[in-house]
Amino acid sequence: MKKKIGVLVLSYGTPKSLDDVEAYYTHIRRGNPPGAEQLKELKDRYEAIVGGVFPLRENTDRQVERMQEELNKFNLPDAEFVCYQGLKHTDPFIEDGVRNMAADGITEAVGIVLAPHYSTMSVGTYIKRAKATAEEVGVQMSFIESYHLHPKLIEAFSQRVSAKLDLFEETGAKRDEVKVLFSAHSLPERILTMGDPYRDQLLETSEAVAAAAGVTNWQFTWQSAGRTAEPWLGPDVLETMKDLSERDVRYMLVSPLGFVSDHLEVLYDLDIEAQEVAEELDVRVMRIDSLNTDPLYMETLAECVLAECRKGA
Ligand code: FEC
Repeated sequence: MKKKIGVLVLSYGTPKSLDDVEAYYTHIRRGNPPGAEQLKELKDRYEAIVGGVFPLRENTDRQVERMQEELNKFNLPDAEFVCYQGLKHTDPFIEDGVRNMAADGITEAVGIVLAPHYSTMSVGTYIKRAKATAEEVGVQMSFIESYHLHPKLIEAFSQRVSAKLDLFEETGAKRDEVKVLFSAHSLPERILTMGDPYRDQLLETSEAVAAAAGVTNWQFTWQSAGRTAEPWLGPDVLETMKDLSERDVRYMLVSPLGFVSDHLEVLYDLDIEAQEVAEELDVRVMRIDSLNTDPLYMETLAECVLAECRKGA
């Protein structure tokens, strides 16, 4: 019988329903419930995207399912992979995922986050929580911290950038008139004094995708900063759009590189909020399609897990 290797696939998580938004938001706020106004504002954003549906849940389910298929295509003679979900802010929580593996008799596992770039405030916290539970329940785990320059990930993003540049061309814009705006979730500015690799990794991915897509007219910008008092990394994409429009840039292609799924931060922050600003500024803004279960992305994840297993062999 083949040995089972657990793969803990870590993702942000989304509420199950509008009634669950308060508990979810309270978890994000480390146990502090949001005020009534904050809660309403978040519920309104979810309602605006697709009438109260939470696309991240289904997208994560599909990614995990497809990833397990991809991993077992390696057809290892002595091992098979079994994927488990571990979510940051809702159930199955990260800790549940690790416990589920242990309950199924798994003693060896690899963890990978559905986010390509490492920050102590993002991927670092997923890993810390998984490690603590793994030690408690006796699962030996190793983790992939980042995969932001994996050639297949770069290829998947660059194909998406090229496809939208083609669309701009078909509708009358010249390719080099389009400013490509690579973006990612902002984090508090203090990560920079902590020596965090997040910003540098994002710039590396941006450079690699631009080179692969033959794009020279690009810049990096942040998006989706949290609603807290401390300063967050900027400039925000909305500010960048205003600034570019003042410099007569009429065409922009927003290309989120830190997200791998359709979810609130893409479908609301970019498709609704940024589009409203684009209309006000009278500029044309498109967004690249999200990776979701793109075969190249699934192969990226599977190859990273296999490489991690071989390190330990
Ligand atoms: O579709 C969905 O339901 C979930 C969309 C979603 C994703 C996501 C990814 C990241 N976040 C990151 C950092 C922070 C920090 C805070 C924070 C707050 C929120 C709130 C919502 C939310 N995030 Fe998120 N994030 C998503 C959703 N995020 C909702 C709360 C309301 C708001 O501020 O908008 C601030 C927490 C604090 O108070 O300290 C920090 C990072 C990522 C990308 C990496 C990853 O996926 O883990 C980094 C998707």
